[in-house]
Amino acid sequence: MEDYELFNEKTSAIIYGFQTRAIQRMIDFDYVCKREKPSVAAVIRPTQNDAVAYHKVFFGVKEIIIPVYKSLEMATRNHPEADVMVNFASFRSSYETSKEALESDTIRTVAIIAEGIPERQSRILGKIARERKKMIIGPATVGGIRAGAFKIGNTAGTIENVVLSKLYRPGSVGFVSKSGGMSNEMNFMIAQNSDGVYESIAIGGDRYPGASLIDHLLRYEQNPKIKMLVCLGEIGGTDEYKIVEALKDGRIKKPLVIWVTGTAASILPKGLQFGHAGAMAGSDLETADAKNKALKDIGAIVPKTYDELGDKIKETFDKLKAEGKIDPVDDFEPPKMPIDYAQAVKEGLVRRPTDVVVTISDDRGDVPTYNKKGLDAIIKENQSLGYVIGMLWFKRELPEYAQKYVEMVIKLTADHGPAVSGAHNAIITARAGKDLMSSLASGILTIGPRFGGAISDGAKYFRMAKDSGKTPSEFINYMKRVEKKNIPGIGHRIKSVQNPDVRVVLLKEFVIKNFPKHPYLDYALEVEKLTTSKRNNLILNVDGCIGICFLDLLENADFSPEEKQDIIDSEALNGLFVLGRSIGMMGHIFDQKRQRARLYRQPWDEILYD
Ligand code: Q5B
Repeated sequence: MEDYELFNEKTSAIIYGFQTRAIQRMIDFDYVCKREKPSVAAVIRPTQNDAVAYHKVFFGVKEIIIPVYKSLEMATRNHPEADVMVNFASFRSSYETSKEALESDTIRTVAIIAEGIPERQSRILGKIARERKKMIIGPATVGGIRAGAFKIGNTAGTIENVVLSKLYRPGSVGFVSKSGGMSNEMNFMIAQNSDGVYESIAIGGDRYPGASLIDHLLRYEQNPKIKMLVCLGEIGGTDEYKIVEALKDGRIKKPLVIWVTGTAASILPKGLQFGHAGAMAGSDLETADAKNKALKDIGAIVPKTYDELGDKIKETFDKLKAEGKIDPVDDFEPPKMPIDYAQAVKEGLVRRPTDVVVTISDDRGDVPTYNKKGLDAIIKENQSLGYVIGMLWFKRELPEYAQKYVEMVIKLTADHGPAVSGAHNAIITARAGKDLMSSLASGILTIGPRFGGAISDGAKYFRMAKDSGKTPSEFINYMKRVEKKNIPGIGHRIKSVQNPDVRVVLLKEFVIKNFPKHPYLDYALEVEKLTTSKRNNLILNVDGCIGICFLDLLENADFSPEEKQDIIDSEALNGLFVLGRSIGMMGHIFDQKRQRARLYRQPWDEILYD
C-alpha cells in the first residue's frame, strides 16, 4: 500500500469496544462491496473474563465468528495483518488505548470515536502519531470510508445510505470534512453530482484533531485515482489557511471545491460556539467568511452559499470529464443485503412454522401469565400454591377444596424419613460430593412403580375398574390374572391395618369432609377390605389414596373424560409426589452437606456374600 493510502480492499481492523451494531455494519459494508474477506479481524473487550471469546456476525447470509480478546496486545499479536484500530473506548480510557495502539508495531491508523478527550491528551496522541508516521482520525469523529474497500464503524450510516451514496465502489472524489454528520450528507451530495467518493474522512470537531484537513487533502493530491478534491471546513481555528498555503505554493494542484460552514455567525451574537468544540471564531481570521474569501482568492472553487456546493461539484466534475481526465467507474449492481430475520418478521415479510406449541404460560409481555392470568394478579389476590398448580398443570382455576387438597398432598408427601428409596439415594449422592441438582436427580430417579410413582397407575386401574363396572373382587382377580401385577396403590412395606398410615387417614378425612362426592374413594376402600383380609399390609397406601381421591376431585370439578385421561396419562398425579418429595429430598441433601458427611459405604454385614 502506498504511503498516501490508509485503506484498501484488504484492510482489516481491530475494534476496541464490543460495539456489535457497528461491527455488523462494517461487515455489511464489506459484503455489498464484494470484499473477499470481512474487514474486522478482531474485537477487544477488556471487561470479559476469558482471554479470548468469540462473537458471531453475518457476512452476507453466512454466519462467521470473530475473536474477541481481552487485550490489545493479544489482538495485535494474533492479527499482525490488521493495521487499523477503531477505538470505541470512552473519553476516559480512549487516551491510554489509542496510545497503546499508536505505539504498537502493527497498527498504522487509529480512529478515535470518543468525544470529550482532554485537549492535552489529544495533542500528545497527535505528537506520537507524527513521530511514528501514523495516522489518527478523530477524536470526536464517526471515522471515514474508502469507497468499495473499507469503512470505519458507523460511518455513512445504514447500508441503504451506503448504496444510495454509491460507496460500494470508488469514484474520483477525495473528500474531507470536520463533521462526521455532514460527511454522510456530503457523500450523498458528491454521488449525486459526480461519479462518487473515492475516500471520505471526517477528522472530528475537536480543536486538536489527530490529523487536519490539509493532511488528508495532501494525501488525496498524491493519489492518482483521486481526480478532484472536496472539503467542508468549519468556523473556528486556522486550519483552512494551511489549505490556502498549499494552493499558493502548488502542493495542491487538483481542483478543490471547498466551503467553510458557519457563515451565519455574522448575524449571530459574537463568540457563539457551533456544536463542535473547535467551532468558534476567536478572531476575524477564524470566521467562515474570512476563510471562504481567502480560499476563493487563491483559486479554490468556493460557492456563494452552501446550497450551491452541489452545483460547483458537478461543474468541476463535468469539466474534468470533458477534458478526459475521469476514468470510467467500474460500476456493478451491489449484492442485495439480506434482511435480518427479526426485521423481516417485524415488517410481516416472512412466516415460519413454529416448532413448539405452548398453552400454559407466556412471558413475552410485561407480566408473565399462567394460563392467561397475570402473575401480578395472582400475587395481589394472594392465590394459593394449589391455585398456581391448577393453572399450570390442569389449565383450570381449581375450586378451593381442590386447591387445598393439592397443597395437602404436597405437604403430606414432602418427606417420609431417610430410609425410603428417594431420600436414601439423595443422601448417598450428596455424601459422594455431588452437587444439589445431581443429588436431587438421583433421589427423584427412584420414584417409580414401587415407590411414590404408583399414583398415576393407581388412578388409571381404579378408574378403569370402577367405570367398567367391575366389583372389587373382580378387579383384584383381573389384576392378578389378566394384568399379572400388584394393584398400584395397594400395599406398604411397613404400614398395615394395625399400623395405619396417618397420611392416608388424613387424606380420607379431608376428602370425605370437603369433596361433594367421593365415589372412587368409596370403591377403593371396598377393594382394601378384600386385600387386607388376605394380608394386613395390603392397605390402600399413600400413593393409591392420593390418586384415587384425585379421580374424585376431577369428577367433582367437571373435568371431561378426555381431560381426565390426559391428566392420568401425562403422569400429572405422579408429579404431585415428585414435587412434594423434592422438598424433603433437598432437606436431606442440605442436612448431609451441613454435617460435611463422609462418603457412604454400605457395611459388609448388611450384605450377603454368597
Ligand atoms: N402384594 C409397596 O411390597 C410394595 C400387592 C399384592 C396385590 C398389591 C407392594 C407394591 C403396589 C405399588 C405401590 C407405592 C412394593 C407404595 C410409597 C411411598 C412411601 C414409601 C415408604 C413414602 C410393598 C408380598 C405379597 C405377594 C404379593 C402381594 C403385594 N402388593 N397383591 N396388590 N399391590 N404395591 N407402591 O411388602 O401371594 O406372597 O406372592 O408393589 O402402590 O412408595 O414410606 O416406604 O412415602 O415414601 O415388599 O410410603 O405392595 O410385598 O412385593 O413381597 O409382596 O403381597 O403379590 O403375594 P412388599 P411383596 P404372594 S407407597
